[in-house]
Amino acid sequence: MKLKEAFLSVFVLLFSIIIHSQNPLNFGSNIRTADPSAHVWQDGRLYIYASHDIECQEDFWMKDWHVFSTDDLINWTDHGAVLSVEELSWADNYAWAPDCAYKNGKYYFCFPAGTGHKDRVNPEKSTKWMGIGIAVSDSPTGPFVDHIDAPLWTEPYANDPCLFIDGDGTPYLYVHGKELDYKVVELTNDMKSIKGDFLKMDMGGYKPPMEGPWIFKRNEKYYFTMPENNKVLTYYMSDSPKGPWTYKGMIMDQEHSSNNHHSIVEYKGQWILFYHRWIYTGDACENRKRQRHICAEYLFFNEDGSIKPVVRTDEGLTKKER
Ligand code: FUB
Repeated sequence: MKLKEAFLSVFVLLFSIIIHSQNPLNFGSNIRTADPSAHVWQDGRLYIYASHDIECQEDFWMKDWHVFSTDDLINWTDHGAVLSVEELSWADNYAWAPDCAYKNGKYYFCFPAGTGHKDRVNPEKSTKWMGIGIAVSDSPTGPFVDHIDAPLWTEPYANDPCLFIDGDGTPYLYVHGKELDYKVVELTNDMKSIKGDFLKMDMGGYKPPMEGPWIFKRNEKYYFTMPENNKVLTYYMSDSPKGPWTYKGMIMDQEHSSNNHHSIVEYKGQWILFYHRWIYTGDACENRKRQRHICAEYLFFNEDGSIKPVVRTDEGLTKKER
């Protein structure tokens, strides 16, 4: 091949990678995003409820949540900030990983928020506290209004809620937090309080440190997925939303030494893993050379319902061969 032709083919290849690359997802609004919680609602669109990283943010100080939607997995709409800690009477910071559920004609936005500071040098001086809130709206894109003007509970500390509504309408809440990992609690039908006590679930003896739990159902089986040690995505399966759970292994390995957070949803017959990736963004932020951005990959099951490991790609959902 002549030099000119070789140069041209490299150029065409690079150009095609650039125009076909979809990771991180292009929400069109140029903001830093993390902690995707994906849902498909009755209007047939796929929605992502996400955390919003402030540019060069310090110690995960975060102030509002955004919602994005699509109907083709390529073109996204940023519906803007659907709730902010400024609208809460009980928190002023830590707008962390949210979730959303649909029940009785309303959308319930479940979110962690808090106040105070974490003293990483002298932890005993820390004043940081976080709790779980619940907000409501008639629309999947909000605006959401605090449903009870208070957290669902104040002790123990909690974040990273996953609100799973089972087929019979029962709302189950899973969270990460002190003494709360691997526990589940039901919410009352009006979604205003927890119903009864937290139940410690049987995880089959395997219980590593975890963050952001995610629960979904497929073929009458329940899946409990999470970032193990806040980085490696792993999963369990059960016949019930309350366990007992069987550990099944890794979905996605860690990248760098930073956290991951994910959700898994079926859209138009195809399962998708949403997650965030720490992407190098230059030297503009003294404290952060990498910032978080939401990405996505197709996810596949084996015949027995187990999940095939997922690899991070640049093409993401534009990948042709599935
Ligand atoms: O975005 C803040 C926190 O980082 C989330 O709540 C965790 O899951 C981790 O992603």
